[in-house]
Amino acid sequence: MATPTDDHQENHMQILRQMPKVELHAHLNGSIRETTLFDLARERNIQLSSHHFSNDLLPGVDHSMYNVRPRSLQDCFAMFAEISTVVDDLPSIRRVAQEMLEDFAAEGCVYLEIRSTPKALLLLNGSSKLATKRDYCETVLQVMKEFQKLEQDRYNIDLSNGLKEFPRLPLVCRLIISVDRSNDVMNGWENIQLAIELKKEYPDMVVGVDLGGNPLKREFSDFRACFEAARQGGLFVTLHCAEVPCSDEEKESSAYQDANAILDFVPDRLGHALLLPPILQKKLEDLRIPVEACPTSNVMTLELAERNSGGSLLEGLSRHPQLKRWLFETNHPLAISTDDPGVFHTTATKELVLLQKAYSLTNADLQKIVEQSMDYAFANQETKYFIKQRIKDRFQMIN
Ligand code: 6MZ
Repeated sequence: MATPTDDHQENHMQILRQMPKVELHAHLNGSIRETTLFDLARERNIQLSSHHFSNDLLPGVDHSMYNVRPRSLQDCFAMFAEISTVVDDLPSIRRVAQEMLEDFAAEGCVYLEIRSTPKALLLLNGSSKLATKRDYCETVLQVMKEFQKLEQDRYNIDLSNGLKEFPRLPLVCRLIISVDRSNDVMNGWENIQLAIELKKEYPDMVVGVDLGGNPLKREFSDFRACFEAARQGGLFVTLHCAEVPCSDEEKESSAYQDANAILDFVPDRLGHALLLPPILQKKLEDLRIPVEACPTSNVMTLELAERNSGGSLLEGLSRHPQLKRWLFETNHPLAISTDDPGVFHTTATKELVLLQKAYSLTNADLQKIVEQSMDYAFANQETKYFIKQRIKDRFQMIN
């Protein structure tokens, strides 16, 4: 039975769901709906072996939205490996992309950058024919273009019918092509060259490249030349950074060198940048490189909540190594993001609710965060200006 607290919580979620949002760090396969994952596994007769794909909240804790599921960074990579066994053909990636767009749109997202690692999937389930990495990207781009068109048409109809007070704003989306550092450098070059070609063919849609994957595998310096080429090819660059600890006393360690080399490259944005030691932290803050911060993901992968607070995300967030400092002391450029909504059981709305609760932010603070995120988007200036205006107007209406 719903309690008054549940009702209040749902009401609050509902209000925040109406707020326009900007999502700059969301991995396509990490956004898979759990129901879809199970459907695809059933169709393929695959038994998902990971214990994470189930009702896996920590035992003995309150099952509210503020509680974590156990997800260490290594757990996440085990889950990604399993997801790729079931999302194995073009129709399944088409479905995952379509549902991701629907889910972000339903959460009030007005601008979304999807990132994904191109893969040579099967043409069809059960077929022996392989499609190419280009087919993968073009399938996703096709879904994105069709979705955007339908969104704009729906919005125009809503406006002309005047039936709703605030018709949901249409979602605009862009693609970032990822390099997975668990794969070899040749593989990285393939993805970057594909990104450069697709940027020429879909100049508005393909906006950037990303380095992600297991941070314990290889080093940024192995891929540096790829990312220089991407830059030359007119692509923006975002790099996952400092997801594993390093210290100023161990400058020779590979984790330190990796984080330092990433900062020296001065990418357009950084993913996470969670565990920089003080000297590198100062370097980041002097460079003012925008950070894509993913609260739920950070609490889970850093295991900030499980051990110490019986699974509370809010308590976990109070122990976040950087967010408070960035928000209240250094005013660091931030974009609040979801990372992998399917893996972390989160949504764009939930991330804002959590941030607001954990740090006592007002709705005006959230508005500022959302508007500023758009400054760091990889879209062209015209689109950024236009979406920012749209966000401002909507906030004015709902305030
Ligand atoms: C690093 C991550 C990640 O590309 O198959 N990925 N890389 N850190 C993270 N934080 C938890 N979350 C996701 O989406 C899934 C892939 O994105 C990267 C991993 O390479 C993962 O396999 P795509 O669409």
